[in-house]
Amino acid sequence: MPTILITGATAGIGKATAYLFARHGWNVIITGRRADRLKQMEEEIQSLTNSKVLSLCFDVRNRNDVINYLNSLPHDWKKIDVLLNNAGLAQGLSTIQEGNIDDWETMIDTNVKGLLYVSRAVMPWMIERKQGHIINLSSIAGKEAYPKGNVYCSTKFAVDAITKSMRIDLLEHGIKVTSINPGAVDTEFSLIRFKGDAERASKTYKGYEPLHAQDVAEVIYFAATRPPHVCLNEIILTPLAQANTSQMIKKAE
Ligand code: NDP
Ligand code: 8X3
Repeated sequence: MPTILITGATAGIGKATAYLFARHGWNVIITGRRADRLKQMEEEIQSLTNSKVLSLCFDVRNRNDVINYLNSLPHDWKKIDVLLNNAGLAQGLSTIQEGNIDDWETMIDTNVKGLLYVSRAVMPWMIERKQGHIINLSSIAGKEAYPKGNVYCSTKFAVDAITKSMRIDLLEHGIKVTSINPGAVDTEFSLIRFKGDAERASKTYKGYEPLHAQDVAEVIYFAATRPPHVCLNEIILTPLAQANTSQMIKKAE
């Protein structure tokens, strides 16, 4: 059975993807910082499917933890077929001149450096096996900046550049690299962005049907299951009501 490693599997897109791949018979490595959620998912996936599940609780910003936890994987679990670099977040929504520098650090450390640390640990195992697929969760925010999106958008532009660079550098090793670029997805994303303000967060998804985590998981599964000679380089998906980062049609409530 193939194996997928998913960062940020405790919520939203990563969680939906873990269940979907497990239902399709994949072995899944789920990671995140919330140990209680990882444990609960591990038990539930094992009871619902025949797939093997292994969870690792670490913060992708912690370089030593990333290396130590991933290196601690048993030999067979290091045969990772798909790495889904999904862990990520936005913190705050403000003009750049009023930006909170701690928020900037958190976004850059998580979305850019965390993705690099995890990839750096996993890529040699893929190279050794001359196969593998890295799927990076970028965003439409990595295609076009939007008002007050500044640093979050910058991190996703960086993910776009890293994805393109990975595809070039890993070409000779037969490793596929894909970016998935969703528009608005109704997950915990806005709750985190607005630091627990549930009312403000819920407004993000009112007046139209946003993407659901499952919609994105299905696209990830499609990308991961193309024939060996096919690499989907990038996929952009939005709710029907959203044309791009700035134009959306919302109905009055
Ligand atoms: P959620 O907030 O629902 O999930 C984010 C996941 O990332 C959680 O599992 C969280 O786990 C994990 N995570 C965050 N920080 C860290 C960290 N420092 N170390 C380890 N894990 C971390 O958001 P989404 O599912 O929406 O987001 C997933 C990805 O999709 C992100 O990269 C996001 O930027 C991107 N995206 C989201 C869109 C949206 O509209 N929702 C649109 C486009 C892209 P834990 O807290 O347990 O560590
Ligand atoms: C998340 C989508 O447009 O809210 O990446 O930034 S958006």
